[in-house]
Amino acid sequence: MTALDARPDTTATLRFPAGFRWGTATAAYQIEGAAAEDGRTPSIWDTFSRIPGKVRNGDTGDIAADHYHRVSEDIALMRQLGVTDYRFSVAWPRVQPTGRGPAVQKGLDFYRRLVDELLAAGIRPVATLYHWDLPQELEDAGGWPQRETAQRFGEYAGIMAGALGDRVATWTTLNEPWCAAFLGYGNGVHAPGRTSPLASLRAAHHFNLAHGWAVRELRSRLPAQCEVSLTLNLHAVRPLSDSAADVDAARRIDAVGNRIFLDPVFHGRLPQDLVRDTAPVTDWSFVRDGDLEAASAPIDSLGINYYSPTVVAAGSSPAPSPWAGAEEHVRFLPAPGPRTAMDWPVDAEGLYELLTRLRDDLPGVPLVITENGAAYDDYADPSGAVKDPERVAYLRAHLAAVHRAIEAGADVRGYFLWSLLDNFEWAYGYSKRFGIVHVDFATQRRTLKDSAHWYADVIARGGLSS
Ligand code: GCO
Repeated sequence: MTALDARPDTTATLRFPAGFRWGTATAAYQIEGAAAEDGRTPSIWDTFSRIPGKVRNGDTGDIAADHYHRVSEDIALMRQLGVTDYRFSVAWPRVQPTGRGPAVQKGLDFYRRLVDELLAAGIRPVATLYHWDLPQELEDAGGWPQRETAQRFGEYAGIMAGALGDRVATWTTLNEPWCAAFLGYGNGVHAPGRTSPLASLRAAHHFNLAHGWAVRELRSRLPAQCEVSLTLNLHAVRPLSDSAADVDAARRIDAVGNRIFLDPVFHGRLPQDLVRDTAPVTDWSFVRDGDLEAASAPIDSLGINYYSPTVVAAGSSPAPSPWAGAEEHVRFLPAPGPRTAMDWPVDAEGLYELLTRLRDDLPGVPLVITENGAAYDDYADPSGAVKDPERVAYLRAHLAAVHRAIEAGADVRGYFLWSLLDNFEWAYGYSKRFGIVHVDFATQRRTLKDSAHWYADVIARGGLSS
């Protein structure tokens, strides 16, 4: 019984469409732990997090939220919240320790058990094949700047389709290839920590290729009703003014941040302005005949991860940067508004802008918010409660923006709250809490935050109350 159960009013003033999916999202390296258990080998994040200075407090994903040993407990939490879907990721090194060759059954068994328990709880499994944890052995062989890594990814996708194809409802090939390519190989703040504009552009192309080859493998093995998707963290870019110079700065970031994936995947072409912008870095000769056709294999929906907008103006920014040379022409400005614990502005209008842009740019492509949420410095008070009114306000504002975009014709099918649990926030380690469930990492005790109770009420109502 929660305080909300007593609430007489169960109507929603902002009701979402019937069948709208209400989910939560996580990722393997951020929650699983058991980093060396049952045959799992190091990923590039196991390696990177051990390099002094790369991750705050020297945190690693060795234990994380110990989800590997707490699947039933965590699914029971999701069931209590009433979520309809759960977005998780598969740790590639748990399934294919060297990134090639036969799968490890214990690794597959973990995901089979996870999916079966989700189905038994009436929760729809949404599996992401790649959420940044490349087997270290493939990085040692060149990593994502190397074309062969895309081939390995297609093989891995085939293994996973064979193992779970009869049970997983939606398959997302990649999570945020922009982060993996440009933070991993551009400015080096993410694993594997390389700083080469050329490597980041090669990686971006090979992610598009890997996505396309994985779609082909999935389609050849999956039942027809399965959905295949891709998740992008599209940048809601705003020029500081409507001057030609500021507008061109925004165009540059839109090209290297958004259309570098949208154009190959949905149109089978490279953005020509990007090719011109990056001429000082590359001639794109690593793109071979047939690559863009492969990358544009049809998919059933586009996942969008949104947190805050990006404001740019003409100018320059320091290198190394994640912008493959665009930083020589663009400066980034803090968007106005209250900030989260990540110092990201709270600006739900950016989500509305993004969704209505995609409504126009990608007509007929269903959209799913695969991540949205906020970090705040949450703590359990003496009564044990975790009150997080700022997160509730953030979530309410962004769900209202999704509702407004749907009213404006955007075909949004679902919302996955990031995240179910407090978890390993990459270079910030455990210092940033995104969960609606508080995790005491010393004891692994889970505590529903007020935002979890609030989200359960939204799901029960099918929308937002007044
Ligand atoms: C991302 C990743 C998540 C992050 C979350 C908060 O979007 O960067 O998918 O793993 O933890 O977005 O930064």
